[in-house]
Amino acid sequence: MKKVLTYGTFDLLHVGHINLLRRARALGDYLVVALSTDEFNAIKHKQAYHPYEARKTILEAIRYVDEVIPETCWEQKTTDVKEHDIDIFVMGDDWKGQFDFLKDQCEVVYLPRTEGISTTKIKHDLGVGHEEEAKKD
Ligand code: C2G
Repeated sequence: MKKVLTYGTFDLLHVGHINLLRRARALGDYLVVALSTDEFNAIKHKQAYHPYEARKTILEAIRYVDEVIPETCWEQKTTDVKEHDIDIFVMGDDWKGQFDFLKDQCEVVYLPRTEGISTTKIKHDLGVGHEEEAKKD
């Protein structure tokens, strides 16, 4: 069984996430998603709308996802690849080159991002987060 591993926050799920998960799963037979915890998101300077448990439930409902594990730090990837017996590590190409250190353990694949969509764009287009600024005025 060829096992695939990817990482992310997957907040406000959109077609870019689905395209990534579908293509990642198609590279093997089993897809593990390491989902950023709320605490790790703070380290990434990301504030997810949905808390970890909600994001986990949503991911587990996706046909391409076989298992969701927590991502709590930058340093866990080497251990995750080993402990989950991973054959292919996959990320969107905005991360191109950042995880090449895993190449001595598994195949590393960077997939083209889906253009025109992002969680940040969704928040901006919905005018989310500006209320805080407005309150300060
Ligand atoms: N993605 C994509 N196309 C988009 C948006 C996102 O292909 N339009 C991909 C990203 O490249 C990433 C995955 O979807 O591979 C998840 O995106 P995020 O939730 O933004 O993940 P990120 O914050 O980049 O977390 O240790 C790695 C980090 O946890 C990655």
